[in-house]
This record gives sequence, structure tokens and C-alpha cells, in this order.
Amino acid sequence: MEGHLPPPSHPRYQSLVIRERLVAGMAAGIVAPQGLLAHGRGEAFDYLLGEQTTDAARRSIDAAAAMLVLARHPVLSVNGNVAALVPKEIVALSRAVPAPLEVNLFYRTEQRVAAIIAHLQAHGAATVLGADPDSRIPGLDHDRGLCTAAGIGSADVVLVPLEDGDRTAALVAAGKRVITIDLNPLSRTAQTAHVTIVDNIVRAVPSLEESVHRLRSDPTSAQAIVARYDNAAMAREQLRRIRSGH
Ligand code: PTJ
Repeated sequence: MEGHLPPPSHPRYQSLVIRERLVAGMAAGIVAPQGLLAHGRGEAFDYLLGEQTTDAARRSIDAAAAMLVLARHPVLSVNGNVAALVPKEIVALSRAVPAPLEVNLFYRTEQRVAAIIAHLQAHGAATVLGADPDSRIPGLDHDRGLCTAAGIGSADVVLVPLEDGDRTAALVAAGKRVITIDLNPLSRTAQTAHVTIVDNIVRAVPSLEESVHRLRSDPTSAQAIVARYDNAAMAREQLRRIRSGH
């Protein structure tokens, strides 16, 4: 795959490296074909946001970290795109919180679940939930609703990056606090989650880990951050930025 890359001097080099990770992920049976389309949409929003972590995104990252460290039973949900783009980083975040990883797919196949679990384990994960779902997210039909009772089923806080709007709404309706990472501030997921990080997952997950390390030993600050966080104001600010061309 690396053979398709231009030299590092190419102005779009970083973006092309990220694309190649997804293409390689699809060839390895980790990414769904639809994941490539989802990434193209994300890229367009990233471009409009200046391909940087905005101040509004930083506030969301701190609110998400605070919510994760204060949670009774936080869980990090992983899909094909997440596993291909940030395998090492999501494992590091799972250790830092600490919170179990659960593979939870929109386009579920048992082969892809197994490939993603093996990929995460190759990047240092100990246990990864999701291979033997024994519970359901209420209100979702077919395989989209499958989850584990020990993981998402009993979680109070769930991180669901690059998620479908229907499932986000179902998790919220099930009484969970939902954190997402989604470059499209207009998506149903972005508008339904309690904390929406409008940033590229490749930047957001390492920043989230840093913030978790900072807040883990400071529950008073974490509580204050959660109490004053306003997700609707954050979304308005991100949209203003897109419309004004920064
Ligand atoms: O692996 P699976 O089967 O669970 O499927 C995963 C995808 C992503 C295909 C599935 O969840 C899906 O179809 O998602 P959507 O509904 O296309 O939503 C994905 C959202 O993520 C969109 O709003 C994109 O703008 C956003 N997005 C895409 N790439 C990135 C991103 N947000 C942050 N960082 C990215 N790199």
C-alpha cells in the first residue's frame, strides 16, 4: 500500500497516508467498503474546518475526558474505521481511562469482528469484547443492536466514534451518556450525543488520552468541566467556523 504514496513533500501527504490506512484496512478485512465513503465525507468536513483541532473541539475533548474518568463503567466502542485509523491510540486510551474496548459494528460480520479484535490485540489490547454478544441495545433491529452485557450493555458512559445516528439515539434512549467523535457537526449522531468531538479521530484520540491523564487525579475539575459543558453551543461554533471559512 505504501507504494501508492507520493513523497512526504506532497502538500496532502498526511491526508493521503490516512487514506492508505483505510484502504489497507479494507484489504485486511477490517474496514467495511462503506467505511471508505464515510471517510470521504469526514475528509470534506476536516478540510472545511482547516484540518486542525479547533478551540470548540478542545472543550469537547476535555468534557469527554472528564465524563470518562468520572464514569462508573465506561466502554469504548470500536468499528472498522476506528480500528484501521487509530489502533494503537484507542488501546492506549482504553488503558488510560481505564475502560474496556468493545467491537460493535454497523455492518456486522463475524469475520470482520474477529479481524478487528486480532488487529487491536496486535496493537497491545489485552481483552476486547464483542465476539460473543449476549445482549441488545433496545430499539435496534437485526445485528446492529448486538452488544455484550459486560460491556456496552451495562455501561453508563460509551464512546462511539464515527457512529450511525440511529444507534447513537438508541444508546441515549437506553439512558447512557454518549460521547462521539464526528467531523460533521450536522450529523444526527453529532446532534444526539451528549458530547460531540468535531475533530478528526486521528487527532482527537491522542488528545483525549492526554486530557484523561490530566483529569484522572482531579475529580473536582472533571465535575466542573462536565457541569459547564454545552454541546449545542459547541456545534453552533463549529458551524460558524465552517460558514465563515475560519
Ligand atoms: O465498521 P462498521 O461496520 O461499524 O461501519 C462503520 C461506518 C463508519 C461505515 C458506519 O458507522 C457508518 O456508515 O457511519 P456514517 O453514518 O457514515 O457516519 C460516519 C460519520 O463519521 C460521518 O458523519 C463522517 O463525517 C464522520 N467521519 C468520517 N471519518 C472521520 C469522521 N469523523 C472523524 N474523523 C474521521 N476520520
